[in-house]
Amino acid sequence: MSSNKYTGGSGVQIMKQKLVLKLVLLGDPGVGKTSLISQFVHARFRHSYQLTVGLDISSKQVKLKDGRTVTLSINDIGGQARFAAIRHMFFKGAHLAMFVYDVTRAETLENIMDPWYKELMEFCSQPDTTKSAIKTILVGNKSDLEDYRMVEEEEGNSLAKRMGAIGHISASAKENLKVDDAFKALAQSFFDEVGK
Ligand SMILES: Nc1nc2c(ncn2[C@@H]2O[C@H](COP(=O)(O)OP(=O)(O)OP(=O)(O)O)[C@@H](O)[C@H]2O)c(=O)[nH]1
Ligand SMILES: [Mg+2]
Repeated sequence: MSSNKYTGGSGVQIMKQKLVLKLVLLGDPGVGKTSLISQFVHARFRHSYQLTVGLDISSKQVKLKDGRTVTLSINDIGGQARFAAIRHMFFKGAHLAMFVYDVTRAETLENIMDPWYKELMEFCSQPDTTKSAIKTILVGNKSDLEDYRMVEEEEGNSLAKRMGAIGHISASAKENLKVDDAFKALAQSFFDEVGK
């Protein structure tokens, strides 16, 4: 979060507040992190897989319940193993984390706790950051592929509880199901406790 102070032409000091929250998306390659962001930010979906190289950043404004607007700085972190050595650098200063798995691949849910959650929490327990301040949500993507579902809703719910996440949402970037809900609920959760 940052606030800019500037002086207007009349010499009157005007306070301009801009709320910016850093969000990181984490999860195995191909679970649909980039697709969720693309649907949320640009209302677009592409069928072909193009792996994220390192990091992509985009931003989008979200309206909170009280009418305030917050800008999400969305950090899309490539899930491929080849980026493992550098990705912790992108965690710095994160306020929010979205953990994504693919409901058609059970191993992508298993990997949420270790390595993804573990990696973020190890980094966040370093002295310059506050572990408890990060709000997290668990998203099971590709819910449109119901016939191929390998993870029961209840498994996601129980993992979300163990992680201390604000919730677990089944979403589809392809069909635009619950995508906005997931991003907005996470942004809102930050203010429900600290922003009042
Ligand atoms: N059916 C279906 N396919 C999806 C959905 N979301 C993503 N996909 C497909 O899954 C593949 C991988 O999606 P990406 O968004 O690139 O995955 P990613 O998590 O960003 O992968 P990395 O960048 O390698 O970490 C692509 O072929 C997408 O079209 C969805 O909701 N439903
Ligand atoms: Mg990607």
